[in-house]
Amino acid sequence: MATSDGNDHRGHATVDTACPLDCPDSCSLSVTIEHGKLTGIDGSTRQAETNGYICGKVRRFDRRVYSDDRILRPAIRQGPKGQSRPKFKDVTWDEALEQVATRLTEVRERWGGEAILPFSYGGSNGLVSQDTSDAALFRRLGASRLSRTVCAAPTRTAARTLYGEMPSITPSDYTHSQLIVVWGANPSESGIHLVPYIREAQRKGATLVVMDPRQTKLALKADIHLPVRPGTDLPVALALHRHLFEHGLADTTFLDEHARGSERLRLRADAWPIGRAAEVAGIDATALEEVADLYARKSPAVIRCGWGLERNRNGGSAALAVLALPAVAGKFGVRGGGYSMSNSNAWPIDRERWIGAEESPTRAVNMNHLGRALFECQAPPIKALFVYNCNPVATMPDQNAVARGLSRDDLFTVVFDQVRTDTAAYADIILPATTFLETYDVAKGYGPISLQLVQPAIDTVGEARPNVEVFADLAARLGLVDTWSANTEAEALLQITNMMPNEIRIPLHEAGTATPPMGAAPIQFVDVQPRTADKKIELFNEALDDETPEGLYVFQPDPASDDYPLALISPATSRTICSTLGELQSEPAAVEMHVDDAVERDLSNGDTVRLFNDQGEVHCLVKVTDRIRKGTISLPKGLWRKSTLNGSTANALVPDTLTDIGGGACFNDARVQAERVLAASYKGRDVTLTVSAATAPRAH
Ligand SMILES: Nc1nc2c(c(=O)[nH]1)N[C@H]1C(S)=C(S)[C@@H](COP(=O)(O)OP(=O)(O)OC[C@H]3O[C@@H](n4cnc5c(=O)[nH]c(N)nc54)[C@H](O)[C@@H]3O)O[C@H]1N2
Ligand SMILES: Nc1nc2c(c(=O)[nH]1)N[C@H]1C(S)=C(S)[C@@H](COP(=O)(O)OP(=O)(O)OC[C@H]3O[C@@H](n4cnc5c(=O)[nH]c(N)nc54)[C@H](O)[C@@H]3O)O[C@H]1N2
Ligand code: SF4
Ligand SMILES: [Mo]
Repeated sequence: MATSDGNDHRGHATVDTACPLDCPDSCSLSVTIEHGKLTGIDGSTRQAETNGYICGKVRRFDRRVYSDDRILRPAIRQGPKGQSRPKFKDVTWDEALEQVATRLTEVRERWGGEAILPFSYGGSNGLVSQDTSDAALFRRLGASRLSRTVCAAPTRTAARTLYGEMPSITPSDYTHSQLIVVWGANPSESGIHLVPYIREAQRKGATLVVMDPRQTKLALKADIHLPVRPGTDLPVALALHRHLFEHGLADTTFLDEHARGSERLRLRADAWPIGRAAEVAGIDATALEEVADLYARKSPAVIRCGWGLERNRNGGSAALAVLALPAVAGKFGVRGGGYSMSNSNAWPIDRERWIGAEESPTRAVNMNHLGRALFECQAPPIKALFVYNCNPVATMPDQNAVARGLSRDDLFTVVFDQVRTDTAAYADIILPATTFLETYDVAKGYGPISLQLVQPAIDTVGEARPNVEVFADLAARLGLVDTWSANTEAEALLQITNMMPNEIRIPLHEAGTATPPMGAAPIQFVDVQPRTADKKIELFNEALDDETPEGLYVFQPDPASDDYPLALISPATSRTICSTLGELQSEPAAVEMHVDDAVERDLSNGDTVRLFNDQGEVHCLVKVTDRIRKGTISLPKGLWRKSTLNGSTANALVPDTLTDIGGGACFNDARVQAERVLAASYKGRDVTLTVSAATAPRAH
């Protein structure tokens, strides 16, 4: 175990490491251990932008490490799938892996490799714990491929199309901005280190605009908050473009030199005068016009494009239109001007090199269609599912379909996780995984441009093993020994970093952190340029336009109906990272609802409500508020089933329709009705709820 100040006589040690969770910030950490146990997790200053402090979630990450929900050893299911208290029998690693290898071999021999579906997303999100020995194994097996589209697929497609994923403005550079537009992002909860930089800019005179259906903490501090109806960012952004073009405020010199397709974009934007866009978005037209004027006038101006705007049927075009604004308005070329999206692609690193096995053109399954795929995939059907770094029962759309699919008796499911997640309840075999405090990894930030070494602070808990080790072991058992030469996380770390350029590898090993060649705080169009083939901004990609059913920049109307008039959104909260740490929530969840919507339904604070649509229902408490727009309600993302009164979460109401581009999830296209139910005691899953007489359901 590497320690920064060694072990003293009390068995006290401090370890420098980093947080690799799926959060933009990638904090550097200082972890304290006494007698082999975690006693403190705090920030350190190794990563300058996160400034020595961390969020409350990770400060208490020891509660996950030592929780009763922790999986301590491999186990095999005994009772039926999907029980709230499933029965498992502990087995040895050897027995468990032998059985997994046997079952995968049987499935492959009888049905072909594509009958195996590996199912993973971020997990601990580090470079070592994903797309290493796992990818090599599943590629060699000829398994179905997974399209990892649950998050960022539309925004990423937009950023790639426009700018070839040019690196973004980093948080600390916001202090140079005169105008900051936070669009569909909620950094107060989901990337906290940006907030002090925004506040500093405001103290220096910057104007802050927030686009969000909720009045977030940051929106409270904004000069202008536009509470857009979910899914209407496209018309709002197009109205800004139209205003720029129409009033001669577009930077035509910049566009002529650096962009293609501005005329096509202008024509599509023409359909959206400010008044029309404001009406569709349900916002004040004068305020929108003021934003248009401010954006044209003020420089440096930065747009922080979040992920809240992508999670609907218009998400891809919305992200395109928002990210195209700094090009049309000529905002690049100065510190604090341009945009921020994800910085995960800022490094000259090629994962393909270290996976070492060719990707074969097997069937690709969109992860947002998990439930459907488990029933509809044919030739071959999916017969084995290997879940790791992911908790699909909690996080994928159409929760009931996912649960039905996972209940199939003829499906062999492995769940490899740290804790007994909702998904683990459906496993035939569960395998215990290490947390980032027990193993090596490389953490890559997607806010700050940061790459850091993650190293073990404590010994593994129970018999937990890291991903590399388990997939390498399985490969050996399956006779695929040549796939990946590293058998442990430490060897894998060396194997990977050895393939990095020296300027990154050496400081990463010696100082635990590295800076890319362009520097840690690049100015867009000075230090970094678009990475498109001809280095131009592609404002209108004809091929993408052809592929998109309605065409690029074409608005698709709200899916609400008379039966289901409320837009349910499910944004990030400060309590969990996706569903990670959701096990620690002991309070029943509450849906936030505007006071007018509550009054209409005879609901008051603390009442029990039934949210429903044709797909499912969620029983939870109500929190009445005026900090969300009327017609929109909000339940936290990442809840575990035990957090609601009927064991269903927001995803039970989320359709598995896909975004216009990128095949992303439409989490915020859930349209529902809400009605009061007589309160039942919160504990058992089996509570029967009675619909109150006042709001008995209408016939439909
Ligand atoms: N604490 C915490 N931090 C996290 C995460 C977490 O779960 N918890 N998750 C991490 C991950 S995986 C991601 S992808 C990021 C996500 O980080 P964010 O981009 O901040 O994403 P969300 O919380 O989904 O949504 C942001 C805001 O968008 C608003 N919103 C919803 N629909 C719309 C819309 O149609 N238009 C507009 N303009 N706004 C809308 C929501 O009200 C919310 O305030 O955060 C990361 N950081
Ligand atoms: N309703 C709704 N649902 C959403 C969203 C939303 O906005 N609304 N947002 C979506 C977003 S942005 C995202 S990114 C997805 C994320 O969805 P998921 O990818 O399911 O993310 P988590 O819920 O964090 O689950 C990650 C799991 O990996 C496990 N894990 C962590 N490290 C390791 C490891 O090293 N090895 C192994 N084997 N396991 C590990 C963790 O314990 C955890 O159970 O959720 C999406 N779901
Ligand atoms: S979750 Fe984000 S804010 Fe919290 S410690 Fe990790 S990187 Fe920092
Ligand atoms: Mo995400």
